[in-house]
Amino acid sequence: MTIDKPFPVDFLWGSATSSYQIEGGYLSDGKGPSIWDVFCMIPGKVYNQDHGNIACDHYHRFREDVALMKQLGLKAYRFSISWPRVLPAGRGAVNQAGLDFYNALIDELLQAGIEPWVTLYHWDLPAALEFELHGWLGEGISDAFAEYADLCFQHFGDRVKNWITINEAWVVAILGYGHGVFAPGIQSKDLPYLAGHNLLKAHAKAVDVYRKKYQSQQQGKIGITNNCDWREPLTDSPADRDAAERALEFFLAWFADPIYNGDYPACMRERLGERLPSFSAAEKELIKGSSDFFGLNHYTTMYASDATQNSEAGSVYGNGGLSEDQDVNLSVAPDWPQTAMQWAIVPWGCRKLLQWIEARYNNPPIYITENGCAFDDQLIDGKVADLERIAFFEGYLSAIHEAISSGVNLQGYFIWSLLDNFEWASGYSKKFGITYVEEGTLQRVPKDSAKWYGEVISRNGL
Ligand code: PNW
Repeated sequence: MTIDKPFPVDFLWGSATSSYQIEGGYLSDGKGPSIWDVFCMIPGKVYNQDHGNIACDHYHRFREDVALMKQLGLKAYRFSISWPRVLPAGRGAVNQAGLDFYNALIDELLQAGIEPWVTLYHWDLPAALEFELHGWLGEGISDAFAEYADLCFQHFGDRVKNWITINEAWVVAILGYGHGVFAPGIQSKDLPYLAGHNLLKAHAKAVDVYRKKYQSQQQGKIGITNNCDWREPLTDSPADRDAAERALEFFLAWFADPIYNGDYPACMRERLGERLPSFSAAEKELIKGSSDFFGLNHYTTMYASDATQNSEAGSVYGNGGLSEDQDVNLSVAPDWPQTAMQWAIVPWGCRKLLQWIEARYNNPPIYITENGCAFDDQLIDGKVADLERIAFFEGYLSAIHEAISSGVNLQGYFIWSLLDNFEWASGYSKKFGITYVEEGTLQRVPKDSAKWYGEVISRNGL
């Protein structure tokens, strides 16, 4: 087999999941409730009133799932720890059974030769902390997070060498506290900026704990994962080019600028004024440089145009009522193919985003910690021929290959997701897995894309 697009030696090929989306066991063995357990109980919040009570039952089937990963040839597996499984009330009493579960999972992975990449927060906040501290709006939440992180480093850090503090602060802030479509379901124009502020402080405090107490001995890396779509100027006009830049700053630089440059982007500070909290000098100091790598989740691309001059330019959906803060209209080209999420498939947007990160943040080591797509997969005669998903990955990996050839320091790539799972407000109606999970039996069936990915990994390229 000839390899047209070889990837760098030691390139890290992985796949990703998160606790609430796959584990189930929602009250098993002393686990406390999370805000997603509660959110799913509210009628109308989640498609079909679906929930993660059982999900993929990974809590009981993790050995089988690790065997699947091994068969695929994965070098790394990204999963998240459920905070209320190890600390049922968010703070205080530790649930030993929760620690046991993650210890067993980590050991199973290492035995299979798979590197664990552990996310500390993938949205399942202990419900107790929503009541007691107002979740991510509360003054005390960043210290609570740092204490929880400390517990994880202490118990798992002897074997876990790759830590991700927070998954997608933008989604938590905008969808959880702005649009209210994700837990805890709050709608506000101002609170996303407060939630984002506390998420950044929580991240920085956890990293500080790791660096002071653990890193020299455990020798691991720690960072944060942010999500960003690409924003392409609709026209070549300076106004539209500024609008696209502004959109990227309100999306990714909101969280990455403080970490790489010590403060929010100037355009956000100017436009939001008092609505954007500010960091003290000591906080800036703590946040700056607090990521050993640049974690990126990337799914799609939209055109951006200047909303002040161009209000007729067919804005599809933006950052909600919050888009006023940016004065950006978003749209898609009619000929871009779409996934079942109606997210446009635009591989070159991924290349441009990687190059934008390279330029703005001085060529940091980047890991794509999520990239993937939902399609209406069908299990027919024991097989899932998901050719559209294979085409999606071929397109994105080719674009990524180009980015690497142009000098981007990309070190790894994780497919979202290993399994069909609970897709948040869409419930089980949207399937992102390279493994089909049959409804009812929860039987796992690797899709054709899984076999294809296994071959990509074994020849380290396309
Ligand atoms: C990410 N958006 O979520 C998450 O990290 C995963 O848990 C999730 O399953 C996956 O992407 C697919 O959705 C996102 O609206 C959810 O821009 C929504 C958005 C982006 C990412």
